[in-house]
Amino acid sequence: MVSKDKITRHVCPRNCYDTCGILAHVKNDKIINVTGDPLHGYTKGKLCAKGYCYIRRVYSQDRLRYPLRQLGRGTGRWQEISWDDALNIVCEKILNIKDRYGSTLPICLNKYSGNFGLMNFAIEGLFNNLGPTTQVLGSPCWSAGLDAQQYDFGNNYNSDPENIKKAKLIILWGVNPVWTAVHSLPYIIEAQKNGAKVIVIDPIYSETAKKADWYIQVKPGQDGALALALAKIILEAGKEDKEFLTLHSLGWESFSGYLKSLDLKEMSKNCGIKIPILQELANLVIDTPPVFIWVGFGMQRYVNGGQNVRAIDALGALSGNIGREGGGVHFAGLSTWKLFNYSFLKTDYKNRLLNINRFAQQVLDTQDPPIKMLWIANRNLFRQDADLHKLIRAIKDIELIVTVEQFRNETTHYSDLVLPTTTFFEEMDVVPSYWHHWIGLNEQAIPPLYEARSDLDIAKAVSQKINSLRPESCSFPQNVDEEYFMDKEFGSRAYNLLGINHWTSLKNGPVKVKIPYVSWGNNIFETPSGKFEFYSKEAEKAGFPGLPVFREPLQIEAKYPFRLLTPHSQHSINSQFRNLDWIQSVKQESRVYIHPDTAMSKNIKAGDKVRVFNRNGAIVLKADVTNSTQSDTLLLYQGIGEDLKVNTVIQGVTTDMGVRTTGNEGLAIWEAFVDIRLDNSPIP
Ligand SMILES: Nc1nc2c(c(=O)[nH]1)N[C@H]1C(S)=C(S)[C@@H](COP(=O)(O)OP(=O)(O)OC[C@H]3O[C@@H](n4cnc5c(=O)[nH]c(N)nc54)[C@H](O)[C@@H]3O)O[C@H]1N2
Ligand SMILES: Nc1nc2c(c(=O)[nH]1)N[C@H]1C(S)=C(S)[C@@H](COP(=O)(O)OP(=O)(O)OC[C@H]3O[C@@H](n4cnc5c(=O)[nH]c(N)nc54)[C@H](O)[C@@H]3O)O[C@H]1N2
Ligand code: SF4
Ligand SMILES: [Mo]
Repeated sequence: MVSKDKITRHVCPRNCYDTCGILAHVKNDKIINVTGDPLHGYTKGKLCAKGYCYIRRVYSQDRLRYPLRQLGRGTGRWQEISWDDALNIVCEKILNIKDRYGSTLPICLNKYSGNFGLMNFAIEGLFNNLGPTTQVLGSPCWSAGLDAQQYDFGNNYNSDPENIKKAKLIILWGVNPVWTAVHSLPYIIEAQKNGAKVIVIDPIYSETAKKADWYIQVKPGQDGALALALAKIILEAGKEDKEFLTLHSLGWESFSGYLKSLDLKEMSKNCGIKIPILQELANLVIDTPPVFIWVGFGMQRYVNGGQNVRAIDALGALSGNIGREGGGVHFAGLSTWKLFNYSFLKTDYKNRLLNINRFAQQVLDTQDPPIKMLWIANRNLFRQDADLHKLIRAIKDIELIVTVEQFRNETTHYSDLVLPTTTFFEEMDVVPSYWHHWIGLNEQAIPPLYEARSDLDIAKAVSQKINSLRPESCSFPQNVDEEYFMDKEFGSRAYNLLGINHWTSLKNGPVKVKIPYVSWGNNIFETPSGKFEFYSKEAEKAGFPGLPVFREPLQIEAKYPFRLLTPHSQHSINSQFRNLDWIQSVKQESRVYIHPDTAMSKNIKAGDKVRVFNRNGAIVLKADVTNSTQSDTLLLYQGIGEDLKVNTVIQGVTTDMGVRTTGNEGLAIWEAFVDIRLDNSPIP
C-alpha cells in the first residue's frame, strides 16, 4: 500500500550516464518536491536541471490521461476511450491477425530507451508469451564501441569512474559531459585541481571543450587516424610500455609492424591535426600517467566507429594505461546491467528479429507474413529513428499502431491507439547504470495519475483480456504483483555482489556493486587468449581486420557537400523533457550552426531562415554562424525544437561493428550529408 506522507527513493531511469539517485517528498499522495539522494555515492544528492524538473513532468498538464483512439491516423482527431475498449481493440486485432495469417509474427514490437528500468522489459515479456512475434534487435546508440571493446578486452567493464580523480591526464574523446554526464564533472574538476590536464577531442568546440586545458579539433570520423598517429609516434620514440606488451598483449608484433608502415603525414592530413601538435600530444600521453581516456558514444557514430574505438584502445594499451588506477580506456560498463536475470526476455518461441537501425526498410521488405500491427513503447520512433521519410511510407499497410506514452509526440501522431503510462514515481523498479557502479531502487511514491498504467500493468491487462476472449492465447502472468517480477530479477550472484539479502534492502539507499574499482587491474582479459588483443581473431572471424587499422568515414558527397552532426542537447534526453514548462523557459531554439566561411559562401547571416536538405527531405530552421564548427560540417543539436524532425535528413547508414554485443550494427547517425540554402532562395 502507498502511505500518505513520506520520502521515497528513486533512480532516474533515463538513457543517461548518470542514473542519479532521487528522493521524492510526498504529502497526501502528492509529490511536493524532488531532490537528489545524498546516499547515492556517485551523484551525491545532486540532479541535472532536467532531474529537478521531474515534478513538472509528473504533474504536467500535457500528461496523457486516458486511452485515446485517433480517428484516422495523423488527423489529430482524438477520442477518449475506456481501458476496456482499448484492450479489446488490441486483443481483437491480435486474434484477427492470428486467424488470418495462422501466426503471431505479423505483430511487431519497437522499443528502445525511454525508461531503462528492468520492469519496462515487461512489454517484451508480453510479446514473448503471445507466440512468435517480430521484434527489433540492436541499438541506435553505442553498438560499435561496445563491440570494439569486446574484441580488445573480451568484455565491457569500466573502472569505477571515481578513478578520474586519480588521473593526471584526462582525455574526453568524443564525449560532452558538461551536457550529457554532468555528475562526472566534480571528479574531473577535482583531478584538475590536483594538477591533471584535460584534453577534449571533438570536431565541435563543445561546452566541454570550453572547459578543457587543450582542445583538439579532429575531423569527423577521423579519430582512428589520430589515435594511430599518436601510437606511431610513441612507438618510434621507444616509449611504449614494453612489460605490458610482452606479458599481457597479443599481436603486438604485427600491430607495431602496421604502425611502422603508416605514413604520419597522411594520418595527420586525415585527422586534420598538424604533426608538431601530434608530437606534443603523444609526449603528454607518455609523460603524464595515469591517463584516463573517456571514449564517448559521440565518436563511434560512423561507418568506421568500431575500428576507431579499437585504435584508441590500442593507444591506451601501448602507453601502459590499461588496468591502471586512474587510467584506462572507458566507453561503457555493463557489469551492473549484467547482474540481473532479464526474465522477461526469455521465450520458448522463435521470434523474427528486425534490425532496429534499418527498421523502415525491413518493414517494407518483410513478407510471409508482413507486419500488420506495431506496438511502440519507450520509443519516440517518429523522431529519433533514421530514414523518417521511409518510415512514414513503411507504416501504410500496418493496420494498428499502438503507442504507450506519457505525452503526445511525433510518434503518437502516427498512432491509432495511445495508451497512457506512468512515470517512474508511480511504479516500482530497479535501474542499473552503464557508467558508474551504483544500483538503486525505484519505490512507488504515488498512485498512478489519472488512468495511466505501468508497462508491466499493461502487459498483464493485455494477457488477461486476450485470454478472456480466447483462452490460452497468452502465458504472461496476470495475477501477480510487481514484487513477483522483481524477485525474478535478483539471483544469488546479484545479491552477493550487492551485499544484500533481498532487494527490498535497497529501500535504505542505493548500493555500490562489489566489482573491481579498476577494470582489468589483474591483467587477465576475457578474450580468447586471456590477453589484451591488438590482433583479434574474433574480429577477423566477424569480417573485420584482425588489427585496429585506419579506415575512412564516408566521403562527403559532391551534391550534398556538408556533413550534418546532430549531437545531444543540454536540456533534453533525446526527445524527452523539451515539452516541460521549466525547460521551455530556458528558451533554447533549434538552430543550425554554420562556419563563417560557409555562411559567406552561401550568403547566410545569423538569424536567417534556412533550409537544410538532401534527397530524403528537408528541414527549415534558423541559422547561427560560429567558429565552433568546421567549414564542411553543419551542427544541429537534436532534442530541441517542437516540430523539427531532424531525422528526416538522416540517412540510415549503419556502423561497422555492433552485431556481437547488440545483435545488429549500430547507427552511423553522423554519416549524414546535406546542403543548405536560404529558405526563400530559388532551388538550384
Ligand atoms: N543532456 C543530455 N544528456 C544525455 C543525452 C541527451 O540527449 N542530453 N542523451 C543520453 C544518450 S542516449 C547518450 S547516447 C549519451 C551521449 O552523450 P555523449 O557520449 O556525450 O555523445 P554525443 O552527445 O552524441 O556526442 C558527444 C560529442 O561527440 C562529438 N563528435 C561527433 N563526431 C565526432 C568525431 O568524429 N570524433 C570525436 N572525437 N568527437 C565527435 C560531438 O560533437 C559531441 O560534442 O548522452 C546521454 N545523456
Ligand atoms: N539525429 C539524431 N538522432 C538520434 C541520435 C542523435 O544523436 N541524433 N541519438 C540516437 C540515440 S544515441 C538514442 S539512445 C536514440 C534514442 O531514441 P528513443 O529511445 O526513441 O528516445 P527518446 O526520445 O528518449 O524516446 C523515448 C520515449 O519513451 C517515453 N517514455 C518515457 N518513460 C516511459 C515509460 O516508462 N514507458 C513508456 N512506454 N514510454 C516511456 C518518452 O516519453 C519518450 O517519448 O535516438 C537516436 N537518434
Ligand atoms: S537525466 Fe541524467 S543527470 Fe539528469 S537526473 Fe536523470 S540521470 Fe541524472
Ligand atoms: Mo543513446
